[in-house]
Amino acid sequence: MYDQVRQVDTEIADILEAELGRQRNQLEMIASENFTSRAVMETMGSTLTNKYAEGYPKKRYYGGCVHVDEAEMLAKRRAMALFGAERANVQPHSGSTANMTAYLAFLKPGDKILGLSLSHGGHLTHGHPVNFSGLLFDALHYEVSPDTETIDYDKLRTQALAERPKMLVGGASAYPRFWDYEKLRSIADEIDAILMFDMAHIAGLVAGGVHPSPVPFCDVVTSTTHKTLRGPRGGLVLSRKDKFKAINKMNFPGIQGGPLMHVVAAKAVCFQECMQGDFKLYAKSMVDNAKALGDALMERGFHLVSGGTDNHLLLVNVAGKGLTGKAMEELLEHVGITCNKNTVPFDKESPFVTSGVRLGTPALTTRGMGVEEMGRIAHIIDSAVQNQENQDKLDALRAEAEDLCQSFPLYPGMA
Ligand code: DSN
Repeated sequence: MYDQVRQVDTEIADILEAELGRQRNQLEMIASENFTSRAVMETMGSTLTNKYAEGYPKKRYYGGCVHVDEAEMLAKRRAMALFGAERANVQPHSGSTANMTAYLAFLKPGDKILGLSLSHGGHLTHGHPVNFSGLLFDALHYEVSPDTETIDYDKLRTQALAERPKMLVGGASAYPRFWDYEKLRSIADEIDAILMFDMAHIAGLVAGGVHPSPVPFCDVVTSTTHKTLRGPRGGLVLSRKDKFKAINKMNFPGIQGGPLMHVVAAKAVCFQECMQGDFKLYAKSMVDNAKALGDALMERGFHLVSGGTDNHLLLVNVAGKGLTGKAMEELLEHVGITCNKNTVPFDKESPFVTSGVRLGTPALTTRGMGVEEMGRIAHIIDSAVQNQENQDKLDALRAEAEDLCQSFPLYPGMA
């Protein structure tokens, strides 16, 4: 494996092999990660990486774009068909540039935006002060209710009517529940705001028909393509016809230069995969697995933020188990489970420590694991917490995790 790389750079070849081993032998539960297909990876590793294609299909600033034009047009058509969107821009390099595109297409620096607070499940690019979105805009945040740990839409409406942001931002990176798009739309309409929704986390569930779609309700919908959608690392903007010109102009030349055509083509492959029948089963399975894991953890006394999940992720408040999120992340790493510490709503700990961990099922579901395996994983998690000081027991739990990995091979045949 990696023969070509090894011929020029043994250090990087070693790193690539070690990372493949890590992905194979650990239970990957970072909710934003997944294992993309060999077809997507082959496309990303293709000669399309050599091509400059500033502009859009048939309107480029470079010659020789005939084939990349076809790839981009396919990606756009497939994205529109998959999500029932009027228009798609497939060029954003990431979710962050997709969001920047959506903001700057409709807002001026200093304008007000209102998004879910990062510490309540939102995302850095939804107005956090250290991010461009908080630096450029007058960013305000709504929160979840302390009682239900879900979004309080009445409070959000009151806030929106008082502050009158120019853009209302929905979407999250650690929110386990469905969104009420109708309410978001009606609040946006009351204040004549643009409604943007960042569906990066749930895009694969939307594509697979197991999560309601924000597309019919929103002026603009952004996403990444590598989370539940299981494609290459990249971004996507969907919009209504009347908003699209501004979006295109802002993504290029406003924010980006040459698009990554190898990634654009890989997005087309990903969308093609998502349109196959088995992707619907995959999407359903991600949710079934998350619910099964959540139930098994709650039976063992873990507190799940909002009391459960509607999607592919769980936010587990581990303070009741006497742990911080940081300690829990380290403990789980020790027993072969990769996840990330995460703030929980009204967290008393700092973002570097936190009181929670976020667990997701996309990657394990790609390996073929089901609800039975989720039961075994809940047992590993619970036993690790109960045996933190018992190294032999922790080693045995790690062996159990590795055993699970062996039973569900990742990238079989990749030497
Ligand atoms: N940082 C990603 C996540 O883990 O949710 C989102 O960009």
